[in-house]
Amino acid sequence: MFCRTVSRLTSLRTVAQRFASTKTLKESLQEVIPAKQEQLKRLKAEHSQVIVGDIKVENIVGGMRGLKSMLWEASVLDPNEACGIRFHGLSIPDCQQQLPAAPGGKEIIAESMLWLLLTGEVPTEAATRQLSRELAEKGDLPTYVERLVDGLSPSIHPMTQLGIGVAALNHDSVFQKAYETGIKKADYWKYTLEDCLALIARLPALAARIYRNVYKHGAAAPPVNKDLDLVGNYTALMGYGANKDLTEYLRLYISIHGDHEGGNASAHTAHLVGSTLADPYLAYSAALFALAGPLHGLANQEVLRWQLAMQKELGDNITHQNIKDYLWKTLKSGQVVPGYGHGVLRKSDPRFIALQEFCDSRPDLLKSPTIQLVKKTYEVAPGVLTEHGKTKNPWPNVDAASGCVLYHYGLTEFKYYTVIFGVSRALGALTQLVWARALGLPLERPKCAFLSKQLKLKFGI
Ligand code: CMX
Repeated sequence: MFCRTVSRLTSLRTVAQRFASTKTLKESLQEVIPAKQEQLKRLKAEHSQVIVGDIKVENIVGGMRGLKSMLWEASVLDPNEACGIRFHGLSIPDCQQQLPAAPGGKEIIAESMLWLLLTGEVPTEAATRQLSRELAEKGDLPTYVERLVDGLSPSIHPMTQLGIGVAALNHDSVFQKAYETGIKKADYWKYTLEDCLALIARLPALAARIYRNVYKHGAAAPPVNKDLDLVGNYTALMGYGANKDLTEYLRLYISIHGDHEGGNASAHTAHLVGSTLADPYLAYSAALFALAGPLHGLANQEVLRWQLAMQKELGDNITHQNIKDYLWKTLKSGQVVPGYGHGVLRKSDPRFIALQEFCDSRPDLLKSPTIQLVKKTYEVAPGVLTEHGKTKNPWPNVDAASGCVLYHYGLTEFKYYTVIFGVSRALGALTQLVWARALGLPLERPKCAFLSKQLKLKFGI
């Protein structure tokens, strides 16, 4: 016993010594901010009148697709590039190679992705561990939020509960308190960062508590383990800590789903609300309600509902022709095929590919009927959607695969899946918020075009 305690103390001391020589995330960020601020200053002073693109009627009536009107560079989607998305220049396979994993794990973890998104740099292993420790130390939920979510009816959708819990956490916002006492604009980002890290740290405990309240009769969760990474804690708090494969899967899913350019509905909502100088809790709570829509984050729930209905209807008759017929039935009833299509991408979503590769590396997943159905649907759906002729992108997005793996591992409550997406998207949306404050970006306020006036006069319609 004594030997174990000594060796544990020695290992803690080693970690502390290593951490002492490692820069914190805040220190690393502080180093990169001035150069970006200078760039923006020059951009405004010297290039304000440069024309970046035309605004066409199709942009105005087409949900602003393709309209370059936001400043964001942590991730870029390129519909024409094979890799589809890059995080500060790194593709998903690059990230899988370069970003530190959890001890004993292989997949990217949320902390290393967060570090990359915020600083543009690949963190060292020591820096990643230090961030894991920092988040775990901040990971406990305040009692007032525990009481609030425990008091919600289990029939309230888990996403609604998550949004309520996150909004309530603004009770502790250091940004809001500092703003009330009067702070310099140049310091906004520091308080914002503090709130963002506290929020990311608490999301696993909040999301897991909602899971246990809704699906496990409020069974008590273990305490946050200070030695685990964010997602390691999340699965443990939900009650799936013993399933290492599920934890690895969620590490990958949560990291690669964290940011998808700044204009997606959830990240953009956080940006818009944040531009009013609302604190990060309020901004991200609003983002979660955008994520709760079926065309956005709710799609992973919808995919599974749709897949299971197909499985039930087809029984053992899972042939390409039967899947094709089912797809046509869905389309002819005026519904979208969930998990297919994308606002920007025009090829198979690289996140879908990465999740498929995860399945391919595990024989038990390959044997799962639900995952086999995902694969078979992928072989047929792009052809059907092309023939249908409406969608600009007949290929699968990440949600075509994400829920089915969770289902196989026993996390079968698919109404909950968007909550996991909500834990993930915080990485990108909150990074964007920190940078908006660091760059002093203004209140967002687009101008409206009136169909009855400007467009009519100009085009005579
Ligand atoms: N099935 C059937 N029709 C589809 C379709 C699909 N999977 N995807 C697009 N379409 C239709 C659209 O509804 C639209 O029809 P109308 O002209 O009648 O309105 C037409 O094709 C053109 O749409 P688009 O320009 O190709 O796609 P959008 O940019 O408007 O929408 C998206 C993108 C994702 C909302 C859409 O493809 C869709 O509804 N997909 C199914 C839901 C889904 O999987 N959402 C998850 C997105 C991923 C994420 O948010 O992370």
